Amino acid sequence: MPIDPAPGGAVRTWRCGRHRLALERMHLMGVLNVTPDSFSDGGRHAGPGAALEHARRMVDEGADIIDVGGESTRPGAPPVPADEELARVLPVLRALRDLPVPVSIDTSEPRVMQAALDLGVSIINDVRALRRPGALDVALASPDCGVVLMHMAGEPATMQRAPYYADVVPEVIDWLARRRDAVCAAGVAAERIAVDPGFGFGKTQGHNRQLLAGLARLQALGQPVLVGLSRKSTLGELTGRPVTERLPASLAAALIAAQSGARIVRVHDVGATRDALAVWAAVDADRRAAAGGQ
Ligand code: 7PJ
Repeated sequence: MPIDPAPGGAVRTWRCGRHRLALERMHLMGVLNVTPDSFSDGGRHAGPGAALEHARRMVDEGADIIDVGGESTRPGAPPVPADEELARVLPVLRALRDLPVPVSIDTSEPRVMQAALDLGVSIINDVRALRRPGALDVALASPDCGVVLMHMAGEPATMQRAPYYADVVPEVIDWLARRRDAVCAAGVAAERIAVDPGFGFGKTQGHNRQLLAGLARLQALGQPVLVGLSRKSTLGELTGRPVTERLPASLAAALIAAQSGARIVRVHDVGATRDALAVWAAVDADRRAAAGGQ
């Protein structure tokens, strides 16, 4: 099936609340987890003071977006009640109100989305792509927040049991196209939407690799592509490294994402990723110039 960009053509500037992200360059989304059980930095930034300090450090290191998450979506994680998620994230979002960069909220829960928007958050980052009842309504009621639609097969509690695709790349692209079309048809402007293939969410090691190999094909959607591979277990399987030792693998993944046209990478190690991408961006600019100023 041919995949068309949304009416209006490829999105060149991602609209995120009062912010506009120009997509000529790569953007870094720094991860700020406020879950007690996050697999890579569980609980370390749980208090608002510590969270603000960590967020400020990521901004100093070059983060363009700070992504706050209070629901653990690691494979096998039990669902978090909305009240618990609210209690985790609201004090942190209050503390982050004056950050100079847009803040995103990593949630699928409409009440959390709405409360976060009320506190000035600019982006809804939803691993369930606004499929929970009420979630799309929250995005519609806010005239301009950014929205990340991520592909996930199943639910975190069970998604890794037996992931199956006949051909993962076109299936994920087709799914994202349909979801983008449905969300646009409901009234969310295409310039507000970024798409994400959802590495590790209902995918085997082989699926993740095929998706990374075929990542450039997601550009046919005409939406900014966001990639989250930082410290993920798929990198652990490739390198044999525990989560604390996956920085080199994560940098390699970020470079492949950049080379494949992704425009936002969601990372834990902002400073190191910025340096790696600075080298890539400089060479990429020279390569474009040599190819005739594309
Ligand atoms: C992702 C995410 C991702 C988007 C998480 C982890 C698990 N949001 N939230 N994309 N992953 N958009 O950090 O490993 O890949 S939580």
